[in-house]
Amino acid sequence: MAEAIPSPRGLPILGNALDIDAEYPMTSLNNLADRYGEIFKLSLGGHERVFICSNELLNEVMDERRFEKAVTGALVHIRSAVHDGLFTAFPGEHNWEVAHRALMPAFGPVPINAMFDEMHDIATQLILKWARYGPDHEIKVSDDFTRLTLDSIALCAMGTRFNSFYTEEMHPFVKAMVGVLVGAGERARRPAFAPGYLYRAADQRFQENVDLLAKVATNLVRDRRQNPTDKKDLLNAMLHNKDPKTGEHLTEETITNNMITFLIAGHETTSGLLSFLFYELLKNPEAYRKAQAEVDEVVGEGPVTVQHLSKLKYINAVMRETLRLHPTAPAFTVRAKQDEIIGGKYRVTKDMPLVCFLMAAHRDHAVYGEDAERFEPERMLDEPFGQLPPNAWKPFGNGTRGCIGRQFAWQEALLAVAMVLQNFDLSLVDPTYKLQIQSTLTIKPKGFSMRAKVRHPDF
Ligand code: MNH
Repeated sequence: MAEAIPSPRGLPILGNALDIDAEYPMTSLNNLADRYGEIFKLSLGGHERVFICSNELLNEVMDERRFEKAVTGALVHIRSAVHDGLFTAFPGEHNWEVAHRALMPAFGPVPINAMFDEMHDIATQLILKWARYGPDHEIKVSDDFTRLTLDSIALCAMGTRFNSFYTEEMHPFVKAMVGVLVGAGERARRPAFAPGYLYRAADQRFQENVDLLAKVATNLVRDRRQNPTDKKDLLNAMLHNKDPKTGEHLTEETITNNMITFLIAGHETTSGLLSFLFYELLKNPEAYRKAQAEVDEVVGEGPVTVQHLSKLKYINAVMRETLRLHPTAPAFTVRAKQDEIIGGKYRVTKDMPLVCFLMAAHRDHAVYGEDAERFEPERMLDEPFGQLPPNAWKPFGNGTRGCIGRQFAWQEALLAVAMVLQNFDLSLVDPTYKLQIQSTLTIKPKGFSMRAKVRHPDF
């Protein structure tokens, strides 16, 4: 017998809109997951969405034979900026197939390793900035990690320096990108019946932001065409690689769409990972001490090299544990290829978005025990990690539509953590700081700041 999917009672037209706090949606969703357990359903903007909150159900909907990526909600509106780019393409779209096959090799271990020196260059700028500002300076953690990850993807992928560490304001690309992400979320929440003129000003701002992203990307492509190099970066891969199956090149539009996609997808999530990671280390002094001791032992006082990274086992576990508790892409959405029963009892139709809500699924007591809420890197060391049940840890999404930039992000974050711990002793500006989650499409710790004191006086 099918069982109804539990849902808070909604209002006639607004549905469950009032069940979700506009400023802190994650808090509302976490509370709903606590209340309902493995699954619940909301009606938002006239559409039903099912939230998958347990490992057992998540494991079932990760079966790519029965379920596929759904482009719904905010993603539909991000599509107006990046169309059929890798992240926002509908399943089966031809340009996704071509770009996926042509670009996969460019994200493999060899080309990513080759980007190490440029990642190191940008990370050094962050270290110098913090050292020169001195031990009393209040570091706005997410802002500086955003500078790091944005400059890193721009340099490694397109050979361009955004020089964000040399300006007080973020690069205009960041403002436009946040505008598009926030705007896309707002559009997805608009009640279906609302008259369009209410949103004319918002829509115009949205379009201006979309245009600015396109302008930055088009300029980068034009520059490269005018000044060709044989650098093995993503831009050259997009310009020159062919789809091994069909022999096709990427079209001009596909190149721009994916350029914007890489700039957006390639920095927000990694910057969030680094911010949450230092938040957790500062709240867990024992883990902090172990992580720093590992850098001292593996690297010592000299420069961090690419060979050191695979030896940083504890920090690797710290990164996994951070993404378990704070998956910076907190959810992704799939749908059934045909009407289905999941969990042996919940009926879902094929057009119903199934939101894989990682904030809850990653804290499933059935997998992580009673202390699932605790930050404990030991459980993510290679051996216990390898023994987790299937699909217990999904911060990079699933299968063919999983993250293409995972190795890039991992190398960049490992390097940054090692360099920060090697060079500084960190402390909280406000020891009573309480974590609040700021969310657009991704999450970061709101208002989190710290101080950094150089460890070696002869710096
Ligand atoms: Mn990334 C897809 C998380 C870093 C480029 N990424 C995804 C998905 C998740 C994800 C989850 C699946 C989304 C979905 O199913 O709708 N990504 C992350 C996280 C980090 C990250 C947590 C860092 C930490 N991602 C990066 C970096 C890049 C990148 C760095 C680029 C350099 N990600 C992508 C692209 C896709 C993607 C492109 C879409 C892949 C596809 O569908 O073909």
